[in-house]
Amino acid sequence: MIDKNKLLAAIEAAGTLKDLEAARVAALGKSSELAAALKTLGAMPEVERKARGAELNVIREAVEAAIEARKSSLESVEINAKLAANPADVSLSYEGARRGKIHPLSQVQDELVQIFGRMGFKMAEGPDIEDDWHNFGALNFTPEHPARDSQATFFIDADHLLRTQTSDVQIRAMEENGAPIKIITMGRVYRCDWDATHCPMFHQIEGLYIGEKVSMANLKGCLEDFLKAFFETDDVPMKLRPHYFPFTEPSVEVDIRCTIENGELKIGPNGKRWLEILGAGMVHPQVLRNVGVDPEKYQGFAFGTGIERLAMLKYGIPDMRKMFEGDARWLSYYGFDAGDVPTLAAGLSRR
Ligand code: 2U9
Repeated sequence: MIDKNKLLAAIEAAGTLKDLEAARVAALGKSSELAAALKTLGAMPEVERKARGAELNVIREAVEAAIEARKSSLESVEINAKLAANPADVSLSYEGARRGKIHPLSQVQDELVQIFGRMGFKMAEGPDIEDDWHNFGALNFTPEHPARDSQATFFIDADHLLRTQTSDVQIRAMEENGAPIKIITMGRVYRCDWDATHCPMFHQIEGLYIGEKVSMANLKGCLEDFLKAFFETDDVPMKLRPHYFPFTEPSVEVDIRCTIENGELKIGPNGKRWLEILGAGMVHPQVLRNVGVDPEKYQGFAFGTGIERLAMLKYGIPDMRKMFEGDARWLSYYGFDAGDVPTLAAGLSRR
């Protein structure tokens, strides 16, 4: 007769996982009483076999359940003993972490926020998916303007598109708050372009300053201060070249005198060429009317440029497409160490 209670007592008495394994082998192993009893079942008449089989199964299940229960309690004891013997020192500094790099685009955006923040611009944000009015109509683009062409703009449906410039944000800001207003917008814009200096998605910064006596001279002074601060130089020879934009009148493209040698930009009066760096102008009176601002009372300037281009020029980056490939080797070469970078939070207050 198998003594179930004796088997269960042996399991309960096991003080370590090793003892428990020995108790398991003794209770259920090949040489156990239970195994021997199970072997005799085959020779028994059916009725007797069924009754004895059921009896032995009850014993086996009880033994297995006791082993599982004892095992988990012994495991907790063992883990707690190990933890007590080797307590984790959470105050130890972690030496093994590899520090990431700040992407040059993030670095440049932070620099821009700092510079324009100091000039009193606030930051405004808006949606990447825009309607035709905020992206084109309000900015005085005619219905047949080539920028609306589906080969230049990513349309989503007849009235929705991926914004082609961040000026939609200024339109929304003026619709909401009217004038005076002094804001910059920064963010992704989308155009059907793909080569070493153009990507279908890139980042723009635009500025808008509307007030009662804002003039082209203020525009020139603002851009000069910006370029000096951004390129960290005192003399930035600038040329405002007449241009055309539907949303500004007069419109200009801004060139700086410089030389680019081995990817390095040297700005100054001895530069060999004029390099286009920004577009700008006085906001078109029709644009002001479109957002309910009286052009007889208010006028102002706007400017815009691509952030990738600024980053490429300042930090000697040759191919724009590499900026978006997520190649860690590229980032370790062109990226910046955290801590060298002023944070967004320290810059502009948000609208
Ligand atoms: C409002 C009115 C006018 C923003 C401006 C430019 C000139 C300009 C381009 C430079 C290179 C964009 O990245 S780029 O392709 N931008 O030349 N942008 S004036 O004018 C505005 C903005 C908002 C309400």
